[in-house]
Amino acid sequence: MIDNHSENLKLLKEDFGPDFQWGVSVAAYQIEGAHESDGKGASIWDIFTNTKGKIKDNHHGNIACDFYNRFRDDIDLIKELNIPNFRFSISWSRILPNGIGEINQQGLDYYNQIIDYCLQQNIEPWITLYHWDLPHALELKGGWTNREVVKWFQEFVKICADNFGDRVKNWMVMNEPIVFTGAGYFLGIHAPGRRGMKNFLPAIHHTTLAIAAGGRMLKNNLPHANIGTTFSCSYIQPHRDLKRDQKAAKRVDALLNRLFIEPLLGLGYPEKELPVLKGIKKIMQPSDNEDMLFDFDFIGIQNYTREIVKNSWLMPYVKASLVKAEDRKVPITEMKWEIYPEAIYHMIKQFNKYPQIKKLLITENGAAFKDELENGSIRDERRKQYIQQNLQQILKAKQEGLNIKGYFVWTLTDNFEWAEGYHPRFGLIHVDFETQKRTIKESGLWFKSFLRTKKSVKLNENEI
Ligand code: IFM
Repeated sequence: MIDNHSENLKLLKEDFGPDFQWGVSVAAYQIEGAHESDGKGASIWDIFTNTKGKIKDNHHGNIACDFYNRFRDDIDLIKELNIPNFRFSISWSRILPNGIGEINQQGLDYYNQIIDYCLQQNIEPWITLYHWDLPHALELKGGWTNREVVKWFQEFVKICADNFGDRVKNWMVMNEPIVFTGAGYFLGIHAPGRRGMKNFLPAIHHTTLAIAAGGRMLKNNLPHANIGTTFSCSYIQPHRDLKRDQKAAKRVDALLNRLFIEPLLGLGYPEKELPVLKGIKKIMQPSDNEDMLFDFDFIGIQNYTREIVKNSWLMPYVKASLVKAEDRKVPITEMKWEIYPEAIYHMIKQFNKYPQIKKLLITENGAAFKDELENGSIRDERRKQYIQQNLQQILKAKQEGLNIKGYFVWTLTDNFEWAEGYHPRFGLIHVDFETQKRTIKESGLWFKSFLRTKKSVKLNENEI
């Protein structure tokens, strides 16, 4: 159960200020479907999900939300919800079926249509260049463990800048590097399903180089663009007041929250807390320290929860293990993530400690809950409360003078949630995956009214 202590608090869009950016985020593989249409090449996620036993109930993204064919209707829904900014990602293998070389014009046409339609509807497009779907052809050459990937990525970024940069002002180089390297190259639970330090360390380093190289490529080609990149983060606390748990918490914090941002800012990898990272030195080249740097216009952080950490002798989160929220008997979402809105405030505070960050935005936040369609509507009170309580924490941070300039909900429609398939539903809009029918949930209707309000809205009030 979620407590209702926020009931009498007011939440007013205007309190966030006129420049605060409101938006919604999605990712190509999770919504597009059309996995083989119009010249698209396979991505690592096409291969992984179509391999038996990798994903819960063998779900895959072959059709997903059929956004490829329905993007106009879905953009109309964004407009209906009064959401001014739409963040979506580009499928690399739709544009470059082999990852490099020959360009697929139909892929470019598709994204051009999305961009144009957004602009016609007065919705600002925000592009994420990489949201985990590496072309399979490049994985066959080693994927993120091959240093060449930095060049391959630059080529892709240049094509996107050249073709979309005349209309798209806002760019994000990558989404959540710790998740796709950690889950994909260390734990093997995401595509491409590789495991162990021998894959993880090179994947980390090449990703770090690619983030900075991607930023530079955008800057050189689009000097006036607003260029950012995004990181997942979780508020980390030790399980017990013991030195060994405190140290374990520092290791997990270094791994989940600091690993990719710090080299970018010139602070190097956090090897002091996480000595295993010293292994990266073996593959570093003399110019890498310099090449890892890029001065982004903004950094997006994406927070969903906190983690409680204890010492462990086993490797997984590098000699630390998470104390499951379920075992702690705290409120959880369908992802089994603790509902702890204060986490987002702490993460804003933590990232504000880097003076180099010019602008901080929340580029994802949201929650999965079981939704019941009753008489044509979905009363997802818990999702609505989750968003409201997170917004309160963001407002608190803002009122304390912390740098926080935007909030993007994850996500528009229910979609393919990676290893969990279609089970967790994160959308503001419900999708019936049999019929592709969309139904705006109460959380979506609340967000709509919040975004249009001039006057304050009482939280939990049924104003729809
Ligand atoms: O669905 C994902 C998204 O792709 C990246 N950030 C977290 C979301 C929820 O797990």
